[in-house]
Amino acid sequence: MWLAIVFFLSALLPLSLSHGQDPFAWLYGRQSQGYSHGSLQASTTGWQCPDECDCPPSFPVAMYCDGRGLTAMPTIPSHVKYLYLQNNAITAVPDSALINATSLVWLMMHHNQLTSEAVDKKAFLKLEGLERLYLQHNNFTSIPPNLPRSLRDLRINHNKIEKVTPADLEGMDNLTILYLHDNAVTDMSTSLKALTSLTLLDISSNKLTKVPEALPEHLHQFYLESNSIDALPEGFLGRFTQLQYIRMAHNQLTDKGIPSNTFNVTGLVELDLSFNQLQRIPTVSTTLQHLYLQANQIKEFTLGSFCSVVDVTNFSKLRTLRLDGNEISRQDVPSESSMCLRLASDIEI
Ligand SMILES: *[C@@H]1O[C@H](CO)[C@@H](O)[C@H](O)[C@H]1NC(C)=O
Ligand SMILES: *[C@@H]1O[C@H](CO)[C@@H](O)[C@H](O)[C@H]1NC(C)=O
Ligand SMILES: *[C@@H]1O[C@H](CO)[C@@H](O)[C@H](O)[C@H]1NC(C)=O
Ligand SMILES: *[C@@H]1O[C@H](CO)[C@@H](O)[C@H](O)[C@H]1NC(C)=O
Ligand SMILES: CC(=O)N[C@H]1CO[C@H](CO)[C@@H](O)[C@@H]1O
Repeated sequence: MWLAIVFFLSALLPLSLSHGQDPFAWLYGRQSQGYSHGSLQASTTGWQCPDECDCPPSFPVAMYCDGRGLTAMPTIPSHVKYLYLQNNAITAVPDSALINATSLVWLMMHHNQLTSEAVDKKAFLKLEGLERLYLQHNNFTSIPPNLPRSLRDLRINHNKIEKVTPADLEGMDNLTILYLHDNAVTDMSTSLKALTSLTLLDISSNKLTKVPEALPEHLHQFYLESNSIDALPEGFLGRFTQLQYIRMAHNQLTDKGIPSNTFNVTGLVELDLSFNQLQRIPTVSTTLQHLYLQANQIKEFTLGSFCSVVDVTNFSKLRTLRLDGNEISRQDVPSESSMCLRLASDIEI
Protein backbone atom coordinates (compact mmCIF):
# COMPACT_ATOMS: atom_id res chain seq x y z
CA MET A 1 0.00 0.00 0.00
CA TRP A 2 2.60 2.58 1.02
CA LEU A 3 4.87 1.42 -1.80
CA ALA A 4 2.18 2.51 -4.20
CA ILE A 5 1.99 5.86 -2.46
CA VAL A 6 5.74 6.35 -2.68
CA PHE A 7 5.72 5.58 -6.40
CA PHE A 8 2.85 7.94 -6.88
CA LEU A 9 4.48 10.75 -4.95
CA SER A 10 7.89 10.34 -6.52
CA ALA A 11 6.31 10.51 -9.94
CA LEU A 12 4.68 13.80 -9.01
CA LEU A 13 7.58 15.21 -7.04
CA PRO A 14 10.98 14.51 -8.53
CA LEU A 15 12.30 16.25 -5.41
CA SER A 16 12.98 12.95 -3.72
CA LEU A 17 15.50 12.11 -6.42
CA SER A 18 17.31 15.41 -6.22
CA HIS A 19 20.10 13.98 -4.10
CA GLY A 20 21.07 11.48 -6.74
CA GLN A 21 20.37 8.77 -4.19
CA ASP A 22 18.14 5.83 -4.41
CA PRO A 23 14.94 7.23 -2.88
CA PHE A 24 14.04 3.79 -1.61
CA ALA A 25 17.32 3.25 0.16
CA TRP A 26 15.54 3.41 3.50
CA LEU A 27 13.64 0.31 2.50
CA TYR A 28 16.72 -1.85 2.70
CA GLY A 29 18.75 0.23 5.11
CA ARG A 30 21.50 1.26 2.70
CA GLN A 31 22.19 4.96 2.42
CA SER A 32 24.86 6.68 0.42
CA GLN A 33 28.05 7.60 2.23
CA GLY A 34 29.36 11.11 2.74
CA TYR A 35 26.86 12.58 5.13
CA SER A 36 26.62 16.30 5.47
CA HIS A 37 25.95 16.58 9.16
CA GLY A 38 23.08 18.72 10.19
CA SER A 39 21.62 19.29 6.74
CA LEU A 40 18.01 18.37 6.18
CA GLN A 41 16.34 17.18 3.05
CA ALA A 42 12.66 17.60 2.36
CA SER A 43 10.97 14.27 2.15
CA THR A 44 8.04 13.50 -0.06
CA THR A 45 5.70 14.06 2.83
CA GLY A 46 7.01 17.52 3.49
CA TRP A 47 8.91 16.57 6.65
CA GLN A 48 12.53 17.41 7.04
CA CYS A 49 14.87 14.46 7.34
CA PRO A 50 18.63 14.59 7.90
CA ASP A 51 20.62 13.20 4.96
CA GLU A 52 22.21 10.50 7.08
CA CYS A 53 18.85 9.11 8.28
CA ASP A 54 15.72 7.61 6.77
CA CYS A 55 12.25 8.89 7.50
CA PRO A 56 9.80 6.48 5.90
CA PRO A 57 6.84 8.32 4.36
CA SER A 58 4.64 5.47 5.53
CA PHE A 59 5.61 6.08 9.14
CA PRO A 60 6.62 9.70 9.36
CA VAL A 61 6.96 9.82 13.15
CA ALA A 62 9.92 7.43 13.00
CA MET A 63 13.48 8.30 12.07
CA TYR A 64 16.00 5.55 11.37
CA CYS A 65 19.66 6.46 11.79
CA ASP A 66 20.90 3.14 13.10
CA GLY A 67 24.03 1.36 11.91
CA ARG A 68 25.42 4.17 9.79
CA GLY A 69 28.77 4.86 11.41
CA LEU A 70 27.54 8.14 12.92
CA THR A 71 29.91 9.72 15.41
CA ALA A 72 27.69 12.68 16.32
CA MET A 73 23.99 13.28 16.92
CA PRO A 74 21.96 14.16 13.78
CA THR A 75 19.50 17.04 13.74
CA ILE A 76 16.19 15.76 15.03
CA PRO A 77 12.97 17.27 13.67
CA SER A 78 10.52 18.08 16.43
CA HIS A 79 7.72 15.80 15.18
CA VAL A 80 9.79 12.59 15.54
CA LYS A 81 8.48 10.16 18.15
CA TYR A 82 10.56 7.05 17.52
CA LEU A 83 14.26 7.60 17.03
CA TYR A 84 16.66 4.80 16.16
CA LEU A 85 20.30 5.71 16.72
CA GLN A 86 21.64 2.36 17.84
CA ASN A 87 24.76 0.65 16.47
CA ASN A 88 26.74 3.77 15.70
CA ALA A 89 29.84 5.34 17.22
CA ILE A 90 28.21 8.40 18.75
CA THR A 91 30.44 9.71 21.54
CA ALA A 92 28.51 12.67 22.94
CA VAL A 93 25.05 14.12 23.56
CA PRO A 94 25.34 17.89 24.03
CA ASP A 95 22.55 19.76 25.83
CA SER A 96 21.41 21.17 22.47
CA ALA A 97 21.13 17.85 20.61
CA LEU A 98 17.66 16.86 21.80
CA ILE A 99 16.38 20.32 22.64
CA ASN A 100 13.74 20.33 19.89
CA ALA A 101 12.96 16.61 20.05
CA THR A 102 10.12 17.15 22.49
CA SER A 103 7.81 14.59 20.85
CA LEU A 104 10.15 11.66 21.45
CA VAL A 105 8.55 8.55 22.94
CA TRP A 106 11.30 6.04 22.13
CA LEU A 107 14.99 6.82 22.00
CA MET A 108 17.23 3.94 20.99
CA MET A 109 20.91 4.69 21.57
CA HIS A 110 22.28 1.28 22.46
CA HIS A 111 25.64 0.15 21.10
CA ASN A 112 27.33 3.53 20.84
CA GLN A 113 30.40 5.06 22.49
CA LEU A 114 28.69 7.26 25.06
CA THR A 115 30.45 8.11 28.31
CA SER A 116 29.05 9.85 31.38
CA GLU A 117 31.45 12.78 30.85
CA ALA A 118 30.29 13.40 27.28
CA VAL A 119 26.55 13.39 27.93
CA ASP A 120 25.61 16.86 29.13
CA LYS A 121 23.63 17.28 32.33
CA LYS A 122 20.48 18.55 30.63
CA ALA A 123 20.70 16.45 27.48
CA PHE A 124 17.52 14.46 28.21
CA LEU A 125 15.71 17.07 30.29
CA LYS A 126 13.24 18.26 27.62
CA LEU A 127 12.01 14.80 26.68
CA GLU A 128 8.93 15.00 28.83
CA GLY A 129 7.02 12.23 27.06
CA LEU A 130 9.88 9.76 26.69
CA GLU A 131 8.86 6.23 27.63
CA ARG A 132 11.65 4.01 26.35
CA LEU A 133 15.31 4.82 26.64
CA TYR A 134 17.83 2.23 25.50
CA LEU A 135 21.41 3.02 26.49
CA GLN A 136 22.81 -0.48 26.82
CA HIS A 137 26.30 -1.30 25.53
CA ASN A 138 27.84 2.13 25.98
CA ASN A 139 30.53 3.35 28.38
CA PHE A 140 28.49 5.06 31.09
CA THR A 141 30.03 5.06 34.58
CA SER A 142 26.84 6.43 36.16
CA ILE A 143 23.18 6.80 35.21
CA PRO A 144 22.83 10.08 33.27
CA PRO A 145 21.36 12.85 35.43
CA ASN A 146 17.93 14.40 34.79
CA LEU A 147 16.40 11.49 32.93
CA PRO A 148 12.72 12.06 32.10
CA ARG A 149 10.45 10.93 34.94
CA SER A 150 7.99 9.67 32.31
CA LEU A 151 10.19 6.64 31.51
CA ARG A 152 8.56 3.21 31.52
CA ASP A 153 11.45 1.14 30.19
CA LEU A 154 15.07 2.02 30.93
CA ARG A 155 17.84 -0.24 29.66
CA ILE A 156 21.36 0.68 30.63
CA ASN A 157 22.87 -2.77 30.97
CA HIS A 158 26.40 -3.53 29.70
CA ASN A 159 27.97 -0.27 30.80
CA LYS A 160 30.46 0.51 33.57
CA ILE A 161 28.13 1.89 36.21
CA GLU A 162 29.53 1.60 39.73
CA LYS A 163 26.93 3.34 41.81
CA VAL A 164 23.21 4.10 41.59
CA THR A 165 21.94 6.94 43.75
CA PRO A 166 18.35 7.77 44.85
CA ALA A 167 18.44 10.96 42.76
CA ASP A 168 19.06 8.93 39.59
CA LEU A 169 15.65 7.24 39.69
CA GLU A 170 13.61 9.50 41.94
CA GLY A 171 10.06 10.20 40.77
CA MET A 172 10.01 7.55 38.04
CA ASP A 173 6.55 6.44 39.07
CA ASN A 174 5.83 4.69 35.80
CA LEU A 175 9.06 2.78 35.36
CA THR A 176 8.17 -0.89 34.92
CA ILE A 177 11.37 -2.32 33.40
CA LEU A 178 14.89 -1.58 34.59
CA TYR A 179 17.86 -3.38 33.04
CA LEU A 180 21.05 -2.66 34.94
CA HIS A 181 22.78 -5.97 34.45
CA ASP A 182 26.40 -6.34 33.41
CA ASN A 183 27.71 -3.23 35.08
CA ALA A 184 30.03 -2.83 38.07
CA VAL A 185 27.48 -1.73 40.66
CA THR A 186 28.58 -2.12 44.27
CA ASP A 187 26.09 0.21 45.88
CA MET A 188 22.47 1.09 45.12
CA SER A 189 21.54 2.50 48.54
CA THR A 190 17.76 3.11 48.53
CA SER A 191 17.55 4.12 44.87
CA LEU A 192 14.90 1.52 44.02
CA LYS A 193 12.48 2.68 46.67
CA ALA A 194 10.72 5.24 44.48
CA LEU A 195 9.98 2.81 41.66
CA THR A 196 6.45 1.93 42.67
CA SER A 197 5.51 0.47 39.26
CA LEU A 198 8.61 -1.60 38.71
CA THR A 199 7.83 -5.19 37.73
CA LEU A 200 11.09 -6.35 36.14
CA LEU A 201 14.45 -5.67 37.74
CA ASP A 202 17.63 -7.15 36.33
CA ILE A 203 20.74 -6.36 38.36
CA SER A 204 22.59 -9.56 37.55
CA SER A 205 26.33 -9.55 36.77
CA ASN A 206 27.29 -6.67 39.02
CA LYS A 207 29.43 -6.49 42.13
CA LEU A 208 26.75 -6.48 44.78
CA THR A 209 27.60 -8.11 48.11
CA LYS A 210 24.08 -7.78 49.49
CA VAL A 211 20.51 -7.55 48.24
CA PRO A 212 19.60 -3.87 47.66
CA GLU A 213 17.46 -2.23 50.30
CA ALA A 214 13.95 -0.94 49.78
CA LEU A 215 12.96 -3.18 46.89
CA PRO A 216 9.75 -2.20 45.07
CA GLU A 217 6.97 -4.47 46.25
CA HIS A 218 5.30 -5.03 42.88
CA LEU A 219 8.26 -6.85 41.35
CA HIS A 220 7.24 -9.76 39.21
CA GLN A 221 10.69 -10.82 37.98
CA PHE A 222 13.85 -10.21 39.97
CA TYR A 223 17.21 -11.25 38.57
CA LEU A 224 20.34 -10.93 40.66
CA GLU A 225 22.50 -13.80 39.54
CA SER A 226 26.28 -13.46 39.21
CA ASN A 227 26.91 -11.11 42.11
CA SER A 228 28.75 -11.79 45.36
CA ILE A 229 25.79 -12.10 47.70
CA ASP A 230 26.35 -14.49 50.61
CA ALA A 231 23.26 -13.83 52.73
CA LEU A 232 19.63 -12.79 52.35
CA PRO A 233 17.77 -10.42 54.66
CA GLU A 234 15.17 -11.86 57.05
CA GLY A 235 11.68 -11.99 55.51
CA PHE A 236 13.17 -10.97 52.20
CA LEU A 237 10.45 -12.40 49.95
CA GLY A 238 7.51 -11.83 52.25
CA ARG A 239 7.27 -8.18 51.25
CA PHE A 240 6.57 -8.93 47.60
CA THR A 241 2.98 -9.43 46.55
CA GLN A 242 3.50 -10.52 42.95
CA LEU A 243 6.96 -12.03 42.70
CA GLN A 244 7.01 -15.07 40.42
CA TYR A 245 10.56 -15.44 39.16
CA ILE A 246 13.70 -15.03 41.21
CA ARG A 247 17.16 -15.86 39.96
CA MET A 248 20.14 -15.88 42.29
CA ALA A 249 22.48 -18.33 40.59
CA HIS A 250 26.22 -17.77 40.76
CA ASN A 251 26.38 -16.03 44.12
CA GLN A 252 27.97 -17.15 47.37
CA LEU A 253 24.88 -18.17 49.28
CA THR A 254 25.32 -20.61 52.17
CA ASP A 255 22.71 -22.30 54.37
CA LYS A 256 23.65 -19.96 57.18
CA GLY A 257 22.89 -16.92 55.01
CA ILE A 258 19.33 -18.03 54.26
CA PRO A 259 16.86 -17.51 57.13
CA SER A 260 14.47 -20.46 57.50
CA ASN A 261 11.27 -20.28 55.48
CA THR A 262 12.73 -17.57 53.20
CA PHE A 263 11.42 -19.44 50.16
CA ASN A 264 8.30 -20.89 51.74
CA VAL A 265 6.17 -18.15 50.13
CA THR A 266 3.23 -18.78 47.86
CA GLY A 267 3.15 -17.18 44.43
CA LEU A 268 6.72 -18.02 43.47
CA VAL A 269 6.88 -20.00 40.22
CA GLU A 270 10.61 -20.23 39.59
CA LEU A 271 13.55 -20.15 41.97
CA ASP A 272 17.11 -20.42 40.72
CA LEU A 273 19.74 -20.99 43.39
CA SER A 274 22.18 -22.92 41.22
CA PHE A 275 25.95 -22.39 41.51
CA ASN A 276 25.98 -21.38 45.17
CA GLN A 277 27.34 -23.08 48.28
CA LEU A 278 24.21 -24.62 49.75
CA GLN A 279 24.53 -27.89 51.66
CA ARG A 280 20.81 -28.37 52.25
CA ILE A 281 17.72 -28.07 50.11
CA PRO A 282 15.90 -25.00 51.44
CA THR A 283 12.23 -25.30 52.36
CA VAL A 284 10.10 -24.14 49.47
CA SER A 285 6.41 -23.56 49.09
CA THR A 286 4.30 -26.37 47.65
CA THR A 287 3.21 -23.96 44.92
CA LEU A 288 6.72 -23.59 43.45
CA GLN A 289 7.01 -25.08 39.95
CA HIS A 290 10.68 -24.84 38.96
CA LEU A 291 13.61 -25.17 41.34
CA TYR A 292 17.22 -25.00 40.21
CA LEU A 293 19.81 -26.18 42.72
CA GLN A 294 22.49 -27.65 40.48
CA ALA A 295 26.16 -27.10 41.32
CA ASN A 296 25.84 -26.62 45.08
CA GLN A 297 27.18 -28.87 47.84
CA ILE A 298 23.93 -30.59 48.79
CA LYS A 299 24.56 -33.86 50.64
CA GLU A 300 21.06 -35.01 51.50
CA PHE A 301 17.65 -35.28 49.82
CA THR A 302 15.24 -33.84 52.40
CA LEU A 303 11.68 -34.54 51.35
CA GLY A 304 10.44 -32.21 54.09
CA SER A 305 11.87 -29.31 52.08
CA PHE A 306 9.05 -29.86 49.61
CA CYS A 307 6.19 -31.31 51.62
CA SER A 308 5.56 -31.06 55.35
CA VAL A 309 2.41 -33.20 55.01
CA VAL A 310 1.55 -35.57 52.20
CA ASP A 311 -1.98 -36.67 51.42
CA VAL A 312 -4.43 -36.54 48.56
CA THR A 313 -4.70 -32.77 48.55
CA ASN A 314 -1.29 -31.78 49.94
CA PHE A 315 1.61 -32.27 47.51
CA SER A 316 4.25 -30.22 45.79
CA LYS A 317 3.47 -28.55 42.46
CA LEU A 318 7.13 -28.80 41.47
CA ARG A 319 7.63 -29.71 37.82
CA THR A 320 11.36 -29.11 37.35
CA LEU A 321 13.98 -30.00 39.94
CA ARG A 322 17.68 -29.77 39.14
CA LEU A 323 20.05 -31.30 41.66
CA ASP A 324 22.88 -32.37 39.39
CA GLY A 325 26.38 -31.31 40.36
CA ASN A 326 25.77 -31.90 44.09
CA GLU A 327 26.96 -34.56 46.48
CA ILE A 328 23.94 -36.84 46.19
CA SER A 329 22.84 -39.54 43.80
CA ARG A 330 19.54 -41.04 42.72
CA GLN A 331 19.71 -43.66 45.51
CA ASP A 332 19.45 -40.85 48.07
CA VAL A 333 15.92 -40.02 46.91
CA PRO A 334 13.45 -41.84 49.20
CA SER A 335 10.70 -43.83 47.50
CA GLU A 336 7.93 -41.85 49.22
CA SER A 337 9.09 -38.84 47.16
CA SER A 338 6.78 -39.85 44.35
CA MET A 339 3.78 -39.06 46.58
CA CYS A 340 5.01 -35.56 47.30
CA LEU A 341 6.66 -34.73 43.98
CA ARG A 342 3.76 -36.00 41.95
CA LEU A 343 4.10 -33.55 39.09
CA ALA A 344 7.88 -33.48 38.84
CA SER A 345 8.41 -34.93 35.39
CA ASP A 346 11.86 -33.44 35.11
CA ILE A 347 14.17 -34.33 38.02
CA GLU A 348 17.90 -34.27 37.36
CA ILE A 349 20.33 -35.63 39.93
C1 LIG B 1 15.81 23.99 17.43
O1 LIG B 1 14.81 24.79 16.90
C2 LIG B 1 15.20 26.15 16.75
C3 LIG B 1 13.96 26.95 16.33
O2 LIG B 1 13.33 26.31 15.25
C4 LIG B 1 16.35 26.23 15.76
O3 LIG B 1 16.78 27.58 15.66
C5 LIG B 1 17.51 25.37 16.27
O4 LIG B 1 18.55 25.35 15.31
C6 LIG B 1 17.04 23.97 16.53
N1 LIG B 1 18.13 23.23 17.16
C7 LIG B 1 18.38 21.97 16.87
C8 LIG B 1 19.59 21.35 17.53
O5 LIG B 1 17.71 21.30 16.12
C1 LIG C 1 34.40 2.30 25.50
O1 LIG C 1 34.84 1.08 26.06
C2 LIG C 1 35.49 0.23 25.14
C3 LIG C 1 35.76 -1.10 25.80
O2 LIG C 1 36.19 -0.95 27.11
C4 LIG C 1 36.76 0.93 24.63
O3 LIG C 1 37.39 0.11 23.66
C5 LIG C 1 36.37 2.25 23.99
O4 LIG C 1 37.54 2.96 23.62
C6 LIG C 1 35.56 3.09 24.97
N1 LIG C 1 35.11 4.30 24.27
C7 LIG C 1 35.11 5.49 24.82
C8 LIG C 1 34.59 6.60 23.98
O5 LIG C 1 35.52 5.70 25.96
C1 LIG D 1 2.61 8.12 34.51
O1 LIG D 1 1.59 7.74 33.58
C2 LIG D 1 0.36 8.41 33.79
C3 LIG D 1 -0.67 7.77 32.88
O2 LIG D 1 -0.21 7.66 31.58
C4 LIG D 1 0.57 9.89 33.56
O3 LIG D 1 -0.62 10.60 33.75
C5 LIG D 1 1.65 10.41 34.52
O4 LIG D 1 1.93 11.76 34.25
C6 LIG D 1 2.92 9.59 34.37
N1 LIG D 1 3.88 9.96 35.40
C7 LIG D 1 5.04 10.56 35.13
C8 LIG D 1 5.95 10.80 36.30
O5 LIG D 1 5.35 10.90 34.02
C1 LIG E 1 5.47 -23.42 54.81
O1 LIG E 1 4.43 -22.50 54.97
C2 LIG E 1 3.16 -23.11 55.13
C3 LIG E 1 2.10 -22.03 55.12
O2 LIG E 1 2.54 -20.87 55.73
C4 LIG E 1 3.15 -23.95 56.42
O3 LIG E 1 1.90 -24.58 56.59
C5 LIG E 1 4.25 -24.99 56.30
O4 LIG E 1 4.35 -25.75 57.48
C6 LIG E 1 5.58 -24.36 55.99
N1 LIG E 1 6.55 -25.41 55.73
C7 LIG E 1 7.58 -25.66 56.52
C8 LIG E 1 8.42 -26.85 56.16
O5 LIG E 1 7.87 -24.96 57.47
C1 LIG F 1 -0.76 -29.20 56.50
C2 LIG F 1 -1.43 -28.72 55.27
O1 LIG F 1 -0.85 -28.05 54.43
N1 LIG F 1 -2.68 -29.08 55.16
C3 LIG F 1 -3.50 -28.69 54.06
C4 LIG F 1 -3.88 -29.89 53.22
O2 LIG F 1 -4.76 -29.47 52.19
C5 LIG F 1 -5.97 -28.89 52.65
C6 LIG F 1 -6.83 -28.63 51.46
O3 LIG F 1 -6.11 -27.99 50.44
C7 LIG F 1 -5.65 -27.63 53.44
O4 LIG F 1 -6.85 -27.06 53.94
C8 LIG F 1 -4.73 -27.98 54.58
O5 LIG F 1 -4.35 -26.78 55.24
